[in-house]
Amino acid sequence: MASPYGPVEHATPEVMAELGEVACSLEVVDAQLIRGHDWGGDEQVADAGAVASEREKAFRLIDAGRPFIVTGLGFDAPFWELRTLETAFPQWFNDEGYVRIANDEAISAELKKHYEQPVWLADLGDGSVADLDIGSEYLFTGKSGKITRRHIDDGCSAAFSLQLRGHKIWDLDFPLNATGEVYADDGSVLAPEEETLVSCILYPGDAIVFFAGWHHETVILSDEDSVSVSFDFTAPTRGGAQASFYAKHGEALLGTPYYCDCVATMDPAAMDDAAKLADYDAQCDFLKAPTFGGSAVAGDDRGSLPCKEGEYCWLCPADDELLD
Ligand SMILES: O=C(O)CCC(=O)C(=O)O
Repeated sequence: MASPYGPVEHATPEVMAELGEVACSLEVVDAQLIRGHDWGGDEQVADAGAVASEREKAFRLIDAGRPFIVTGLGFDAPFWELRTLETAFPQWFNDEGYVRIANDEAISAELKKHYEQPVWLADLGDGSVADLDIGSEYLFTGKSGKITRRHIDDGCSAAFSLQLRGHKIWDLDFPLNATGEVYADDGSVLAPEEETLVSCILYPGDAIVFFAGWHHETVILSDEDSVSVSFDFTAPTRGGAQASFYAKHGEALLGTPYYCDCVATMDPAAMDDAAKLADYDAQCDFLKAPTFGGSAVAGDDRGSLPCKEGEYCWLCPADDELLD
């Protein structure tokens, strides 16, 4: 699907005004309710029943593989001012980059002190909580109108992006839904239009959670510079995160170059089946081979769309649109 914003880097004021009116089409869970007390404090804000039902809502969405918004996340606002960050991490800001990766342990450890990690995502549901396995943080900073063009993230796990300064609209779509094989929580089939394109404006303290296969695009709508932190996480919830999502879509996702080596996450049963595993390995080698990946073999129809010369042959954007 082409970007609705065309090949530009910045949205016009007219487009931004229009985007500013977009209503959020995602479900929202309340972090304060889930955690049950103020961030950094222990004052109780909800009874146990309300906490449990908000947690259930979040886990239902995770297992369905549906993007959702978390609101009310705690963060230390002064720290996330661009100037403060530039002073704290001069070595990190020595170029004009839009995305900075905290693969330096010291930077990552410092960042973690200043925003609330959604540790409840690793609640196992049996009274115990596992470690939330967070990959490196990605810091996104940008000026009003800046567009991050539609892309898909490489990697097997789910993504979490927390807005810390300014506000920004997220558009997400899940091309696999074009088949119509997506179900609402009551089991009814959702019309593709209802589910393939979702949007929400994120304000400081809001986060978006989304899953493998969801393409996304953002536009900064605030006059103020935008600062946000994204990371991948593995949420080992209830017998395997996103079990029903991968049961429906895992096979198709594994057939793309982006996820073909995610078999342990997307089809854990295959790990015990030597023949199936060998098949996946062979397919992955093929998908990642230069003749297919970087410069596609025209006419190859392994994916559901015909290949164009020089492009990945499936539903994904070009390789150079990958952020990580
Ligand atoms: O925040 C943005 O502008 C883009 C973030 C993003 O693409 C990501 O977290 O994967």
